Amino acid sequence: MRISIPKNHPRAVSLGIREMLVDGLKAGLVVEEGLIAHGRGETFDYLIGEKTTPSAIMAINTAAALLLMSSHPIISVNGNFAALCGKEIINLSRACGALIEVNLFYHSVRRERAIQNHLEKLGATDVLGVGRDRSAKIPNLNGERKRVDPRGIAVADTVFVPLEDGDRTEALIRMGKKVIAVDLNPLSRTAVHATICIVDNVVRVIPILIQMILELKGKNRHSLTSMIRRFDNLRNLNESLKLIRLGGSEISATV
Ligand code: PTJ
Repeated sequence: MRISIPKNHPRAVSLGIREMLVDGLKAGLVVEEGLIAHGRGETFDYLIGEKTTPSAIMAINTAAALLLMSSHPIISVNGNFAALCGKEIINLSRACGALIEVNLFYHSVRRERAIQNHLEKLGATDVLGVGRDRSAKIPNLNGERKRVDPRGIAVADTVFVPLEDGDRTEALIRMGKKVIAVDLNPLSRTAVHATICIVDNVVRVIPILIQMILELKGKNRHSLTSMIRRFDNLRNLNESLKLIRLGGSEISATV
């Protein structure tokens, strides 16, 4: 039996996010390892003060511009992302015209279908990368993540990859694609190799990203291109690291 978390509990939001993942595990969307991955994310979230930082805003803004400038953007969905942001994934896809593709590190057909059903129940119409649709391959990548949909990641110019495991980002970049990652760990290989890494909790990122896409839709291509050109991923990651070192969350008597 689950105890209900009082709304005024100082860690209510964080505990609520954990429950979404546990529910996702019970529903067959998330793997057990996904809970551990979330724990690593929580640590970094704590260190950045559990809020969207100015450097994350800059990365989200640039990601919005890049998604609008892409001719074939794809949102790659794994178990944790599906459990944490189900409806928001569909809203993001509608806002920027990106297709949705399931791509799992710990692959199983059963979980792939569970994620597809979950997203369809929430309103998705065409979820790529399920079953026989995984017929294309990302070159020079080991593991199940290399199998992708020929209508999706295989031909995408930009791939949005929250909570990524590293190798695939590098392989996608080698293929000449742009990669937008969301990773609370600014030191991860994904963060370093992505075109744009947003160092923030994916739960906070997606609503802001959707809002920014809607705001930037009226801008001309020239100003979007110069926003993208001005962005320096490594400099942005260093801003997050600086914040962590200087104490994004200050020690106070209330901790
Ligand atoms: O569903 P599957 O099979 O595709 O598996 C998904 C996981 C996440 C288990 C798999 O991709 C994995 O093992 O990932 P890693 O290598 O642990 O990397 C996950 C990264 O996401 C870590 O750097 C975490 O810090 C980060 N992270 C975890 N939770 C969040 C997060 N970043 C943003 N928001 C979060 N909520």
